[in-house]
Amino acid sequence: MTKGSDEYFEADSPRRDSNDDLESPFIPVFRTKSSRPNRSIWTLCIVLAGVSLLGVGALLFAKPLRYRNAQDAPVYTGIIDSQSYVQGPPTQSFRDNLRNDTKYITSWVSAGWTNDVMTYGNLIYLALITGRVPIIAKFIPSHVDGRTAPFAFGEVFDIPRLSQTIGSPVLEWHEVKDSESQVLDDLGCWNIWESVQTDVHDARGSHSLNLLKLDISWTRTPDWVKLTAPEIKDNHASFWSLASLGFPETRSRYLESTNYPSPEHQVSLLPDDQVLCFDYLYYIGAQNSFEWEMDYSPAWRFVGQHMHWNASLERLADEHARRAMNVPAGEPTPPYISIHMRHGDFRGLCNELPLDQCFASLPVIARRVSEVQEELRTQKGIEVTQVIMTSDERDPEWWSGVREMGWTWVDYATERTEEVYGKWYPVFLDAVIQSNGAGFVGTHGSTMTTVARRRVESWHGGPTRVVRWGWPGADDH
Ligand SMILES: Nc1nc2c(ncn2[C@@H]2O[C@H](COP(=O)(O)OP(=O)(O)OP(=O)(O)O)[C@@H](O)[C@H]2O)c(=O)[nH]1
Ligand SMILES: *[C@@H]1O[C@H](CO)[C@@H](O)[C@H](O)[C@H]1NC(C)=O
Ligand SMILES: *[C@@H]1O[C@H](CO)[C@@H](O)[C@H](O)[C@H]1NC(C)=O
Repeated sequence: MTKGSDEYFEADSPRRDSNDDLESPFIPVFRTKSSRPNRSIWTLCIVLAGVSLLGVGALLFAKPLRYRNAQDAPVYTGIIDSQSYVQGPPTQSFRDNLRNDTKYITSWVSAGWTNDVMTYGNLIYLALITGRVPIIAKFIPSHVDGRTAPFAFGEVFDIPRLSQTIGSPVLEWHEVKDSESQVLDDLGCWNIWESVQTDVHDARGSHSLNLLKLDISWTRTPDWVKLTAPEIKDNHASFWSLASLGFPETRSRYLESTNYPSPEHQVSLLPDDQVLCFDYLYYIGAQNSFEWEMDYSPAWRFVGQHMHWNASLERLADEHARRAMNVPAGEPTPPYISIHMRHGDFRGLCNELPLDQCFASLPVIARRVSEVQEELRTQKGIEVTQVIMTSDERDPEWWSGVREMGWTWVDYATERTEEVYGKWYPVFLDAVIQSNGAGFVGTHGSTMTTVARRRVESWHGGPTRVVRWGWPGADDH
């Protein structure tokens, strides 16, 4: 199993071989404020898109996903109760809990946590465009200690709020099938992994399948699901090609594709019609690869930005941030600039270059912090002096350098966060703290940075910068 970070850099790393492509952008993100559309027009677009999405959502889901008479007037009922899209409490076999008038969609995860968040965002967007109810499995550890228990999506994100905003129910697997069930369920699913790569002859595996006790019979998706031309080495599939397989006309035309019997029961099943399922949805785009980087990303605009934090998690992050900034009880949490410096396994991309020349130095980061401070001052009239660093760096000397810059951080060891709450919490709390910065400075090439940047931009209208690295002077600008 490849780690998320490797996957992300697969596309085109500017620093893997030499410095000769300094000018070629790694990913087409907006680099400067001036190249951005005017903020208020931008906000207006988002609001209008949101309003029209709500309208569509209301129409589609007024009597959501039930087959209904054409003359039924659409009525927006207000609260969407996801629980009404299953028969009742979780059952031993998942199928016993499905409603015969409802269609579902599901998929699984197998990378770093941020990638998995993006994968679920893609799944939920695919649910919207197919008019199906998404069923989300728990997060499973990868960078986090592998023995850590899986963690429910609804304990990280506020599902009722998400569901309400996007106008679709969102179910979790543990609401459908009993987590303790020993029943091994058969299911026929589409395998994309094999269709988008020439050298792969299997579906993308996921430990989720073992945990959920699912025995999958895979059917290869048609080759045209690939987003880019066949000769281009890129493993993305396109949203609408996958969506079309969720409708009877296209589905029935491709049922003859290569099928593999399920590993345990050795049954060959057609791709399920009621529960549309795909092996892996990280590599999906509407128009481009790695689309979460791009302003128009539909998965971000229609789903990702509506994935707000579960309120308990957000409260806990606020408490941690307040202690890091020494805020006296009773005083409001001051605005701060959050930084995400991704080190850890990114050192693998430094080749023979010493790390202190490869990773951006603290003064280089500080230059970006000043730019964000300046923009907050001139555009919002706020003076932000607090700076909170988040990073997977472990070197204590580096952290004392951070202190010398006058910045702070959450010390999870002193807080005993892992002992008290569990091993998932440092990364969750860091993600919340990043997202709640009045402004944000991140690391080029990191998906954790990408989602933090987008959250700060769309939730707080905050200025953001992404620091380039990989050779001395990489962030010169
Ligand atoms: N607590 C904490 N963990 C981090 C931080 N940065 C990275 N990590 C860990 O490293 C993992 C990176 O994996 P992902 O989140 O999927 O991202 P990736 O695609 O593998 O790598 P990136 O794209 O660089 O973020 C995170 O999930 C965390 O487990 C940080 O600032 N704080
Ligand atoms: C669907 O389920 C309902 C209640 O569970 C049942 O009354 C109905 O007969 C079922 N319809 C079909 C077509 O199976
Ligand atoms: C947030 O997570 C807690 C568990 O930590 C859970 O009890 C609660 O229901 C979740 N909140 C929402 C709105 O789902």
